Amino acid sequence: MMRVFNRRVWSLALLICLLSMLSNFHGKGVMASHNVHLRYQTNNVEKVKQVYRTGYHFQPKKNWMNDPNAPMYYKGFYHLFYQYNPKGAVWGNIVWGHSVSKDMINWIPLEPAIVPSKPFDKYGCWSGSATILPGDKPVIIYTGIINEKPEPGHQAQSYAIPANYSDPYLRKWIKPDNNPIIKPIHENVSSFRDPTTAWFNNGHWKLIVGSKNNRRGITYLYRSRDFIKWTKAKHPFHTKKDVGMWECPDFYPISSQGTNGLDTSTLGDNVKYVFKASLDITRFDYYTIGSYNLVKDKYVPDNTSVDGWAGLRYDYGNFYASKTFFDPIKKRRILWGWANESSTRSEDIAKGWAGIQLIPRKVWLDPSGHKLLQWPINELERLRDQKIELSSVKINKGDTIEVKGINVVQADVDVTFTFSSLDKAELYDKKWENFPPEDLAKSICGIKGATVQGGLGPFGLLTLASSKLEEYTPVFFRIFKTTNKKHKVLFCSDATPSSINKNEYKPSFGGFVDVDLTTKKLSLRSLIDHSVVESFAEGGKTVISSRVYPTLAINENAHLHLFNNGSEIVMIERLNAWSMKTAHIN
Ligand code: DQQ
Repeated sequence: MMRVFNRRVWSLALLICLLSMLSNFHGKGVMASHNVHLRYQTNNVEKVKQVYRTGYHFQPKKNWMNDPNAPMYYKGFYHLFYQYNPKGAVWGNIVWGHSVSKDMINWIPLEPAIVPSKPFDKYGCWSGSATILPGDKPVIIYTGIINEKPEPGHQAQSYAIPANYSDPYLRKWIKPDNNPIIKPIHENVSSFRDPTTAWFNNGHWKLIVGSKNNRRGITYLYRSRDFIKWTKAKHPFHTKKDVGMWECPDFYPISSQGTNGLDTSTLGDNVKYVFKASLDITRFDYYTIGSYNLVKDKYVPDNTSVDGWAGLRYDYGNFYASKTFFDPIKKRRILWGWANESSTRSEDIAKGWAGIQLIPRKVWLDPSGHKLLQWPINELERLRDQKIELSSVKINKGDTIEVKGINVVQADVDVTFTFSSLDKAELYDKKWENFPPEDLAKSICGIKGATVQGGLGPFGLLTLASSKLEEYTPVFFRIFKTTNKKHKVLFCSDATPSSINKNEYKPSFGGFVDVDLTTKKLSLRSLIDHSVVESFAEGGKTVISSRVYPTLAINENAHLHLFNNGSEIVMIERLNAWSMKTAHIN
């Protein structure tokens, strides 16, 4: 099945990569959500097409969904709110959809919780967060659009409280008339949104709001004693030039010991901090690890954390506008992220829905202290059904091994590969340093796809594959050696061959995995669910999610293979793969 890539097309590939990066910035696929297309917003959904709907990822019954909002735990239920268009399958008419769950996997749908109804949110109820005030009293602060002009709308922050605290479903929310409580005090009224969960110290509640000034990303810090009257701090909480608008900022403490999460107000000796911003221009979520200066109320990234487009991402694929919360029951920090469709607007309208939430992930600090680890919440494992196991199976150069006996379109696949030597690793090409650093891994994955023969790798999975491999989504590793005798592990999730439909956005997503190869092992877990492949390398060091739309590899016509297209033999030390039951979602 493998075809050798011709070296002469290298420069052409380089050009294609650059063009695809550019198109990435211009509204294709996972791109901008604030384009107002009135004629599409209210295309009522007649019938939802099932073919690409997911079996165990969160999505509403129909219509458009984007950012996860205000995840929280209250009186026995996890709550998830989300940006929702009740009138159509494209972005617009935004309200807060609402569902509740006992396990964050099975969900009960409720009526939208916050909808435009007052002068302070007449044109939309945009993203926001929940804070649980003392006495177990949740309060939501969200962005209300108070005027359509200037585009994408005049923004201010408003609050909402439950109408009935004894209702564990928190069905009804009140938006008091003293809103908005935080108005923009600068000219940039249309770039002032997405308040975070508040934290408490030095006698004040504090929260940050995302913004920009020209191309400088900014988060403003606000303080309050009573949660109603908020005062802007003199200095921004954090700011970075040349990154564009910081949407959906998130800020939270993380323990430098163990994997437990911390309440957002936690202070202490063994505490580091995470700052995340969703960059409107690139449409990825970037984070840094750093410290929080309590005296100045400022965040300072560690010098081991790159701040900006070349920094760490939660996910190197389709994942945006994420938000975390502290789960007080299991003492963990949970990350929610939205995966937009990669299909066209007209395809979304035709199928009657758009947008999924990725599986909630537990996040904690890597022992190095320099990055986060992420892993699907273990409640997901309750959906595991038929199981296949393999161990000590050899994959020779150019071979594929089919994984049979499970439902491969709705599966959880966990595999560890081993190899006996690093000698055959390909030389890392110095020319690649000419790629913009933020797109380096993606660009190499674009040039060195699964069919391009290598030394140590590519090896991995061919997910959602049609019988003659006209379509497949490969998820794989490829190992390079650099001139200073170090190794670089590239991890790719390549949608390019995923579908014969030419209209889709089919990026070759990639990230590097910071791993010690002395054990000569690499592990991979992929959650496959019809139109999404969510993959975790090395226990969650690097994560990539791809949205894909095969036309042949659907339902029982889909296959799953292990493959090796490197000259070094690879062993499957262990593979556990399960069919996943369909969750009760909305
Ligand atoms: N989506 C919301 C905004 C936010 C953006 C609007 C991020 O509040 O900045 O639906 O996807």
